[in-house]
Amino acid sequence: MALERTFSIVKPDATKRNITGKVIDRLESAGLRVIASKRIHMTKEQAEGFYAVHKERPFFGELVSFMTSGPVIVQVLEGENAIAKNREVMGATNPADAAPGTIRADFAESIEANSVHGSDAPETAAEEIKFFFSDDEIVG
Ligand code: RTP
Ligand code: MG
Repeated sequence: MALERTFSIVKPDATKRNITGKVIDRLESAGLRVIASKRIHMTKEQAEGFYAVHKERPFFGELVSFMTSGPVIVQVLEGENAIAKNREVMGATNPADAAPGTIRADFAESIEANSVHGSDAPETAAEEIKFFFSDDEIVG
């Protein structure tokens, strides 16, 4: 399979605990390469726009306030089958359901403060990458 790109966020619960290196090590160890990276503090408008697909969900307000509660690291990851591979390494949304050895099983604090985000499909990956990065910030 050809190289694929996906979009990743190390969430505020991980930056707060100073474990971003541990989280990113899991991604690199799975064969994913960081080809763009920056530390940002999302605005309310950015978080609402990024998670617009969830705006009718009961947890939307909480999710926006969590994602703006501290800095995050947004990244573009590249690798073979990167989208599925990243989701596999992340584990299930709820850490209680996440497979042993996954990032969320080992690091997440709760279903909301679950340490990482990863795109779920090629279309969303492309949109999410464009939401945070310009072409010249991505060095493949
Ligand atoms: P993500 O988008 O962050 O990679 O995670 P995901 O696909 O596994 O989960 P998704 O259903 O897209 O939900 C997005 C994020 O919303 C928070 N969430 N809170 N309180 C709740 O019931 C609840 N459910 C989801 C999590 O931070 C989840 O990652
Ligand atoms: Mg999702």
